Amino acid sequence: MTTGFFGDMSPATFKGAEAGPFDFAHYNPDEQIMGKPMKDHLRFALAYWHSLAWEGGDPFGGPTFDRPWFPHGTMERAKLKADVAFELFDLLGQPYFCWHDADIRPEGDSFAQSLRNFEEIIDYFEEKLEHRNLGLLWGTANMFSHRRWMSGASTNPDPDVFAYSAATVKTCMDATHRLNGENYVLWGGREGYETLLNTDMSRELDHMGRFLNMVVEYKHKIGFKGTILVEPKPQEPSKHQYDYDAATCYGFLQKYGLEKEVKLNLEQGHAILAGHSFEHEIATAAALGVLGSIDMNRNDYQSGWDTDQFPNSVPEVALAYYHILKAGGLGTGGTNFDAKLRRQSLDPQDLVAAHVGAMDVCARGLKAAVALIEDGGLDDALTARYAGWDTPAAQAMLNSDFDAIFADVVAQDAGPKPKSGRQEILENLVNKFV
Ligand code: XLS
Ligand code: NI
Ligand code: NI
Repeated sequence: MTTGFFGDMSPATFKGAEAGPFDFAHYNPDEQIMGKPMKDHLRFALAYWHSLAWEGGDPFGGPTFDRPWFPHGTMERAKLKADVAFELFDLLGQPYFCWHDADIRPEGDSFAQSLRNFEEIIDYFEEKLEHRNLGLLWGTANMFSHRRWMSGASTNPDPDVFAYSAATVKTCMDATHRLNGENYVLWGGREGYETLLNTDMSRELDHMGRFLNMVVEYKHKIGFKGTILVEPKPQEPSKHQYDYDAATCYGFLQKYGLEKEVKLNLEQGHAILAGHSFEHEIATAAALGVLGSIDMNRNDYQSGWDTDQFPNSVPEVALAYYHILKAGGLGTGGTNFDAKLRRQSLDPQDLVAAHVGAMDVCARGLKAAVALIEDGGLDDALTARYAGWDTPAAQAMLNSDFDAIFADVVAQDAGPKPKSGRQEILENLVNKFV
């Protein structure tokens, strides 16, 4: 028995050039790419919050989506939402999904009641997962929507909120562990400030550092083998968020002794908000050894807002996967579509088409990235550009000191000869494959 929400739609399959709007033209899960199936490179995940829980509101207007499980609030509707969620997963065949506690269960009148609701849904998920080829990429706690978090979660000036946050994350980590989740994510939408006039930044950072250490301690205590991930974002909803970007997060992790324990979940739209490109964030995390997972949703370049749109630019996606592949892949991470429909896209079919299209864009991007790697032109250019550093003299310089280097430079007196960076040639090379 199905809910009937998706009518007579059938599961999306790879049809190549023959693909209709609900089939894959590029995503061919079992196609072998660089020694493993395409699906194991991409590790797609669906985001429960945007696809099932979001009602279509924006700052100027209320809900536009008419779903039989809205308004949220009862266990019956939460279960209907879960039924439809798993029907959507069956239509798409992606290997993972992700949730916040608040997406899947109704809020209770007390912490204990919210927890009972949550655990009942986790039981329900557990049954549904038993006979499916589907897993949890990550679980997370929503510590930004309810008014109790308005001044922060672990960075709240009120210790009672710190306590509530700790208890909440404990329950979400327990549930993630139970469902064999591969990661646990912390995104601190309210961990930051609105005005420095009322904010003791150094105390807040210390509390956030201690909190994250407690997360790691608890992970080891319960034997959770997944990766703990922090998701950077510069602002929105807070005016300034402490987890600004990959580099800022790394500095924070290092200060609190967590750089070996915690990795990053990078989001395309957040990179743009921080004034970076997505590949900048990926390359930064890779260089620092903290690349974890990605949220592959883009922003609108004109609005300057976190619009959470499904990816649809192959060249952008290709460069992201290029840097991911160069870094050795996503490990326990995956490609999560933290993306929502446009609020005029009312039909259940829109939900399916959005994900099918996004999976296809990523598959095309991945294939382009692989072609770039196999071509080898970018690698050769990089090797050639840094070749000077491969000489014994250059390596010896790194172990000498300013006086010795000074003496050499004075003796040579001809000085360095500038060489072309060949940017246009390299851009043209990329364009051959995307
Ligand atoms: C919001 C974030 C959020 C996290 C999970 O901008 O992207 O959706 O991914 O809390
Ligand atoms: Ni986001
Ligand atoms: Ni996200």
